[in-house]
Amino acid sequence: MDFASPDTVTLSSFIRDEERKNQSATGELSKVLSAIALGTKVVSQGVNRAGLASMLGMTGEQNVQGESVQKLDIFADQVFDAVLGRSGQFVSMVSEERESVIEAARGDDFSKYVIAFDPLDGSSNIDVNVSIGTIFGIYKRVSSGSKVNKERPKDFFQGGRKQIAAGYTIYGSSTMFVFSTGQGVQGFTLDPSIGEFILTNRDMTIPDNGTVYSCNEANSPGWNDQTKDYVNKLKEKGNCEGEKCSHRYVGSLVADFHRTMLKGGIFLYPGDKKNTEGKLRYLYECAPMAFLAEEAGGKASAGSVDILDIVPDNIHQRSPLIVGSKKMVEEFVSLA
Ligand code: P6P
Repeated sequence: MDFASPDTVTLSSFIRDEERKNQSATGELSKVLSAIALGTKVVSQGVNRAGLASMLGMTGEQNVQGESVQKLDIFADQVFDAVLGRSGQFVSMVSEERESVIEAARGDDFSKYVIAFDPLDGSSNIDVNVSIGTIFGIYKRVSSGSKVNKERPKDFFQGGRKQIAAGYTIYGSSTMFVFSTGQGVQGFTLDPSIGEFILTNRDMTIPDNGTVYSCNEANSPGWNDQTKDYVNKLKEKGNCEGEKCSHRYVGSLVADFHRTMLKGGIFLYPGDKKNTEGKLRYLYECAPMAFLAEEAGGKASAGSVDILDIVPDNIHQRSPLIVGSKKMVEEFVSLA
């Protein structure tokens, strides 16, 4: 990469150019994106050194989800709590690792935004060196006054369509930061030699069709008829739109979603008899991915209703997630 080339766009120059285009820009969202980028660099270092710094393995505790907590989960939660808190832009935050709303640091209680984040999604894959990631969704606050009502944090109950920004970072063969502020989806790759994010995927779009379906087939006995019929149709036809279909499932949402963003296809984590609302969380997994998918020309459904049209009433609420190539998700919805 020729760093001096005018074709080399860094995250900071991209943010500056976007601000110049948007006369009403106040620079606050830029501070948020810069804070997330910093947190990503720190977590990336931690993930890459985990094996050396004995950060692998479980803490022996369980998180609010009742899931075993890996040491890196806690590390990532602490990093993003710190960098997001220090950005001074959030009146409150929701983390997958915390039971209740995290209130802003003193003096930030009149900040404009709230953020829901999963600090390290896919952590069960950490010990086996599979790509994992961070996911976030940002909303403008609708509450007033300086204190957030922890019981009824209505700022988080606006529905995914009210997100003003969303994104994910993926700690894989390279570290990437993929986000949208409603102007398309941009993908930046970290150059660790200089510690800078470089724009490598401008205006990402999901192909209308794909040849990959991604789901945990072990859950199929409990699937509803809509999911069974859709997956069986793909397998019986032996093709996705005339091409051979493949099944790919990493078991790490960020990895499965990132592949779907780049190659097309459909990712399905539906409800089943045991978990009628599925496993994934609305605020910091489903809604951010749905925002990105729609910005990239794809679609995201809970089965019959668009993910972004769901209005949650619990900060850890679950939702089914069927997301990816528009035509494939529309086919799934047509079977409802
Ligand atoms: P299963 C990881 O634990 C996660 O939350 C997502 O990243 C992933 O898509 C899903 O769970 C995998 O769940 O039940 O297939 O192992």
